[in-house]
Amino acid sequence: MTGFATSERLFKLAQELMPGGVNSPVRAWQAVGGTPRLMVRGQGARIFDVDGNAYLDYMASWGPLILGHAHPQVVVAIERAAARGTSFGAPTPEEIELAQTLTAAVPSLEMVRLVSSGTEACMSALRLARAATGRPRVIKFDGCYHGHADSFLVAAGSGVLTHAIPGSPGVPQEIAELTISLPYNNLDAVHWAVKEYPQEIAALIVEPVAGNMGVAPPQPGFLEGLRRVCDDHGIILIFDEVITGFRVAWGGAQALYGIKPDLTCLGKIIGGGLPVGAYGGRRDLMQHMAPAGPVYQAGTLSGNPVAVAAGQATLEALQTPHTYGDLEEKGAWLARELAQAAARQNVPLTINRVGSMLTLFFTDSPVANLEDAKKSDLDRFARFFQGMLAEGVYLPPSQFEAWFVSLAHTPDDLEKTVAAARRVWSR
Ligand code: KE4
Repeated sequence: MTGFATSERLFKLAQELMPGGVNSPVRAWQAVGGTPRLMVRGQGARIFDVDGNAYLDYMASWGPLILGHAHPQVVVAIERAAARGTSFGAPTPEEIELAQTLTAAVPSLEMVRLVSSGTEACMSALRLARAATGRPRVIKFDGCYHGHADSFLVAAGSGVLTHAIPGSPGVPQEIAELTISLPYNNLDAVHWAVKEYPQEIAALIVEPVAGNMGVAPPQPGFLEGLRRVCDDHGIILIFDEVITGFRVAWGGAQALYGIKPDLTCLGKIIGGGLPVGAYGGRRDLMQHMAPAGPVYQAGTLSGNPVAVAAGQATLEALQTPHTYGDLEEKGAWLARELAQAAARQNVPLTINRVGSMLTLFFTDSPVANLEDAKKSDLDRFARFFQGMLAEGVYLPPSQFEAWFVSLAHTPDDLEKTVAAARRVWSR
């Protein structure tokens, strides 16, 4: 490590110009303290800061970089697309190609609409569900994140309150009240909500593997139960696969668990690190979207040719017979070795993992929902984060995020990561 004086200096300047010095809050490291490192380059499994320090990267830009940084096929695709012009605001052949890839891969996608972020995808899917059902309410789960549209920026109401309360200033109470936020993995709560609000619930949106409370896999029967409740009550089931899409399986969590939602939201990996989101699903629903139907949604850069080229190149590079076996093997090895190291050093640790996404919770209790996750020792997480950073390992700066292993991480990189954790835990 060669210090971080330049990051310190530049981050002070950034804080003069941008709120908190960042363009997305979690990057400011408020949960772990210290000065965020300004990053200038990535290559494979590594990322490099402005002071010349190299880190093994498990942040992967919050998920998109499943191939690692600057994958040659992705870089060439971007260069070629950019050289032909960066945006046309018109239909392009490349959008058709990406739409074909997505609808062929994801079981529920009969039709798809490309947008520029996961937020846009989830916001639009909710508007579509409300239009298609004529109902106002939506069920989400505590600790699941679906982007920053008002209806999703809510906190669970108290036990007494059955509806959510605003999760941020600026979200009107009238909007928040239409959202019902329930404990993840709790089907009884869902049954109660549909009885409490008969014929009023348009949609139920869920991360089929939660990633935003840290990783919390669906318990056996949970997703099947959601499908059944939605079928019984005419509720649109939306899988938010912005993280899990092409991460946990080629067809996402819906392929892994064999549950077909009515609508799916995608992002992150399908843009290969450039801004692409998508929502899609049943043809009868998607035909409600303008200009085929009356439900409005639009975007200047939706389906942008350079971003679409990065996404298509990423998905093409993932289409090999061993991709997901390789990611599973790496994720399993890393989780097993970290768990053994923690046990040997009496570190209370619970690791949740699905494929190449995992979270180390500093608690020895199981984590199946947000309430469980909040039992983690956040100070111990912050110390671990800083210790690993000093060891040259770059983790997500929050206990409530996921680590991502990429195809670029080698066995030697994983061994170095476990050795670093052992040293941090021995101090
Ligand atoms: P974006 O608007 O950030 O592209 O996607 C929103 C979103 C939707 N659904 C899920 C399941 C997501 O995880 C996200 C965004 N994820 C966060 C971190 N887990 C992005 C990081 C950030 O906010 O800076």
